[in-house]
Amino acid sequence: MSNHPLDDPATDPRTVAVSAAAEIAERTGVARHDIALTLGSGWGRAADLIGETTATIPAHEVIGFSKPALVGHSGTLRSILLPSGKRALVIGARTHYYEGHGVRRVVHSVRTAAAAGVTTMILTNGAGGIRESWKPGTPVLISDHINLTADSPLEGATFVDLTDLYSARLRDIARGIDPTLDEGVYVQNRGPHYETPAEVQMAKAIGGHIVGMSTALEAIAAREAGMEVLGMSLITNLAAGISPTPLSHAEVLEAGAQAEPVISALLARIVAAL
Ligand code: 8IG
Repeated sequence: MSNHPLDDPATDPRTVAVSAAAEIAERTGVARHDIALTLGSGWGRAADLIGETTATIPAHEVIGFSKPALVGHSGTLRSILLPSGKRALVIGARTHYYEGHGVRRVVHSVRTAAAAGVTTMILTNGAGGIRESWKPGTPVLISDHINLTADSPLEGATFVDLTDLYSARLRDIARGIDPTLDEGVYVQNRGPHYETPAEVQMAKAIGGHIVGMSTALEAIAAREAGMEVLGMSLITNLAAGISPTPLSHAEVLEAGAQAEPVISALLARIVAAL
């Protein structure tokens, strides 16, 4: 028997998020946050660049959050004071769908951000690129997604419009900071295996440009909660079969580490422009 608060079907996950937001407000001393950032592989250093960290909380101490499953993913929630006076909540503790704990835990951080007052949700990830011109280390704006998890964070007859899920306004702001930023359609697969070359060709054929294991389910929950979403992928590897060399997690970490200072600085400039 699980005693995780999100595992009881009779509990509305948003009430758990409201409790989590109250804990964050109490522990950070910040009643409301304006912007939240989920920092995926390669993006972690942005937290140090966007402003002054005023509080750091181990995420698993907050109701509904799980222990980080992956080395290299810092399991903390940080409250950051931006130069503008806005407050950012940095989520360094993503729960992935492939962990198998259900979609409620995957999107709990997003719902918590919404309950904390956040109106702008920035979702970042490391991912595989389908376009050959995207060398490892290239940041790409997410323009739309294809959710291949066959799951949804929405429960019951909740019909949410996903037109312009990835805000054109926020993408324009990002391109104002770096006009060379490309954009593409993100395909969320379940993972944790990478795709076969045939699956990458399928993703390409149906309109995908980026393959990954996160973000789409979180973006849906963000839209349900009424937030504006900015999505960015760091291409850490060419997707399987696009490059002749096989994928390795070590290669992915290496590409992320190389690109991290550059893309973190870019993200910090984008946040400052919001
Ligand atoms: I980093 O090539 C990273 N994450 N699905 N495919 C999928 N996820 C990824 C990949 C990739 N690279």
